[in-house]
This record gives sequence, C-alpha cells and structure tokens, in this order.
Amino acid sequence: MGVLNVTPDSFSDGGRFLDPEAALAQGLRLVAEGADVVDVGGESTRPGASEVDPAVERARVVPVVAALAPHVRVSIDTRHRAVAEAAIEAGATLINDVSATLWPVAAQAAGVGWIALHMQGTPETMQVDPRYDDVVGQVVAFLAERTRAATEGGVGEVWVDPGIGFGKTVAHNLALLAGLRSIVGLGHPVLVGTSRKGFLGALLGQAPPDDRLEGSLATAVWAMCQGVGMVRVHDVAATVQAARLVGQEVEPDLQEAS
Ligand code: HH2
Repeated sequence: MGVLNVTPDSFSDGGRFLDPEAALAQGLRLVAEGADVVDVGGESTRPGASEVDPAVERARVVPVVAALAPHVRVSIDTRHRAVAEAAIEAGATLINDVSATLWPVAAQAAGVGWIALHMQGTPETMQVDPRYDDVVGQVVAFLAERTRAATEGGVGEVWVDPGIGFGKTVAHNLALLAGLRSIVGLGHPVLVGTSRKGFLGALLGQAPPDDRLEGSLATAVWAMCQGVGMVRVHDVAATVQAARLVGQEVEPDLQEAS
C-alpha cells in the first residue's frame, strides 16, 4: 500500500501533493513502482494534529480518488463518514479507518472493504501519555471486538492494523511488532504501517523522516515475515523489492547458485 497524503501538514510528505495534478502524478508513480493499493488521505493524523473539517478533507481527496481509481485499487484514509462515502462514490473500494467505527459505510457498499486501526485517544492528544497494562492483549481484544461487529454487520473484507504510533510509546510499538503473530492469529488479513514513523527516528539517532528508509524496510520485512498481508509505505519501489525477496520461492536451478 503506497501512501498519498493530499495534505499541507503530514509528517513526511505534507504539502508535496496538495495540488491534485501533483497528487495524481505521485499516485501513478506509486503504481509504476508496484503498489497494489494507493491510500489517499486528506487529513494528517500525526501526533498533535487537529481535526480537519470533513468538507475540506472531501474536497482534497475526491478529485484524486476519481483520477486514480481507473488505474489502481484506492483506499481512503479517513475517520469521517462523509469523506468515506464521497470517496467510495468516486471509486475507492477500501476504507482505511483510523477511528475503527466506519464499517457500516463498507457494509452498505458492495465490494468495499474496511480496515480497522487501533488508536488510543485522538491524534491531538494520543502521544501525551499513552498507557496500557498489556498493549498486545488490549490491541488484540479491541480489534477482535470491532471485527466481530463488522463481520456480523455484513462486511466481507475486513483488515486489522495495530496502529503503530497511534497512542503508543516506542516500547509499545516494539511490543506490538514483536507480538504481530497474535494479531495475525485473529484470522483477518493484517496491515502494518511503520514507514518513516517517529519511533524509528527515536531508535536511529533522531534521523528525520526522509532518512528512515532502512528502519522502514527492516520493520516492513519483519512484519511480512510474521504473516502480515500488507504494509503501508512511502517508499514503494524499495519495499516491493524487499517484499519480493521475502516471498521468493527458490527455483531448483537457483538452489545451486551462489
Ligand atoms: N499511519 C498513518 C496514517 N494512516 N493508516 C493505517 N492503516 N496504518 C497506519 O499505520 C497509518 C495510517 C500516519 O502516517 P502518514 O499518513 O504518513 O502521516 P500523516 O498522518 O501525518 O498524514
């Protein structure tokens, strides 16, 4: 899943793709690099971000979704029902829902999937003092409850995401990455997003977002090896190469090769 933020303020690519032409060009580039899904977002959910008026968010994403949908599967990264509905109308077929509440929108639209993400609190305050007794157990329990509701409500395609960085300390993020097998064990396909995130900067000498490729790749490979079905990334070409390597079946004539 390639990230396409049509925002002025996303932590990594904010302001680069606010212009619809620039966003379309970047979306097509992600497709050319091998993205199976392009995730279009019109509201930053970085720590401390305040909520965007859904009408503004909708105006940002709808033209981009409509232009990309003929070329690739488009997901809409939103916590607002009106935005999800407008994006589906424009051709999106997956709701990437950081609020984990929008499954009824997917249930109403044929062929539309839903991704439930775990977040503690809201983007504005989630990193102030996140606390858990057992972060893996609590995230698994939350996702189990939400996916049960969605499945019973008639959503045919349900993904889960532990929400790396969404109300989590560095230690919480590492515990969730270590515990991915428990999330895979829920029986739904799993999505993980570590790309360029702050915990990588904290662990890698305060590297700025554009210098976090190695950490992003290392964590994406780790996630894939734990059984995760999709990774949400900014650097698609590099991640596709890593994914090909992880998924490689060794051909008989290569087994002898050094
Ligand atoms: N992370 C971000 C946004 N949406 N969706 C899912 N399913 N999983 C994630 O980990 C995830 C997500 C945050 O990253 P980004 O979109 O690059 O930044 P911003 O929120 O500042 O726009």
